[in-house]
Amino acid sequence: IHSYEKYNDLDTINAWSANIAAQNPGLLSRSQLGTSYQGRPIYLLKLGKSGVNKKAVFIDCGFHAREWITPAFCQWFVKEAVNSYGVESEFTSMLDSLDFYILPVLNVDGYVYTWTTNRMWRKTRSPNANSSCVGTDPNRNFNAGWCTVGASSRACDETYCGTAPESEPETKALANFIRKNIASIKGYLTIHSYSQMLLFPYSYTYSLAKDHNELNTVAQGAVSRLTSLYNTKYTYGAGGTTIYLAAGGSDDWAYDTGVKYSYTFELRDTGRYGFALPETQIKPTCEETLLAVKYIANHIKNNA
Ligand code: 0X9
Ligand code: ZN
Ligand code: ZN
Repeated sequence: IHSYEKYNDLDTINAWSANIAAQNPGLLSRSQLGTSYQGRPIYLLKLGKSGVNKKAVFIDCGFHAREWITPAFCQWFVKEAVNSYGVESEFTSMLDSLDFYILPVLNVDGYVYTWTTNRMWRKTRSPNANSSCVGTDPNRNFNAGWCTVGASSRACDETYCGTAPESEPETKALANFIRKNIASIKGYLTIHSYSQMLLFPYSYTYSLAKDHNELNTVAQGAVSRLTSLYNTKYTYGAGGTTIYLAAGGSDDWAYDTGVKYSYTFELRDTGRYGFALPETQIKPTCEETLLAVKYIANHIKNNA
């Protein structure tokens, strides 16, 4: 049984996405982005009032399997959008002029594994040649300084970069979709946990992104909105200096591919519960994050 204030398993999330799309034709539709290593469908929701030449914002959740608060956020965002359309003016005008692509769980195999076997699993579940260790870090598997820094070439490590950029079917499916829709996608938001940070490129180098000043100003505004709700403190800045240097991330790849507004969220908390964030914190975490995401989306709507 699905609940927005509980962690839902993959079958429940997939049933939810089918249902909510069926209940909201004209605002929400579901397609299959790709198929995971173990053969599971990876579903993608498209949210927005249909129109011509719309700009789009892509939001993904569930990159790292154990970051359970992130699929919860993607579900929350869709719920708030469909409940707000035609009721609340800010969300209504955003959905009139922007499309959102919402990917509730990218790393579906890893997510299932955290429910069945190991709650703290991070990587995908693809086997590695000449190793008994399983999985690649999907956020080290993109073609952005791939495997040069903050990533491991050893299959047993948590930050294993894989055999090549996009070696994983999950990351390849995501990259293919963004490449195909690059003309419309103006924003890329990838949702992770934990540490309460809002990061933007670059993380594979200390060099400043061409749009560093604007990305920083938008991050400052988004964090200020987020903090205004429950006083949750966030830090923000370029990834390399704010969290650590780590190459092969989807945020840097999306930016270098042409998506200017590219951000990584690291949701609650700062380590007390870490990945095992209690369900009582789902609602406040999602509500505050929603304010930051709406702030960024509004900036994109008005400036991209
Ligand atoms: O290391 C990561 O992939 C992210 N942190 S997490 O604890 N969720 O694993 C941060 C990603 C920041 N961006 C890049 N390194 N490109
Ligand atoms: Zn993560
Ligand atoms: Zn709400």
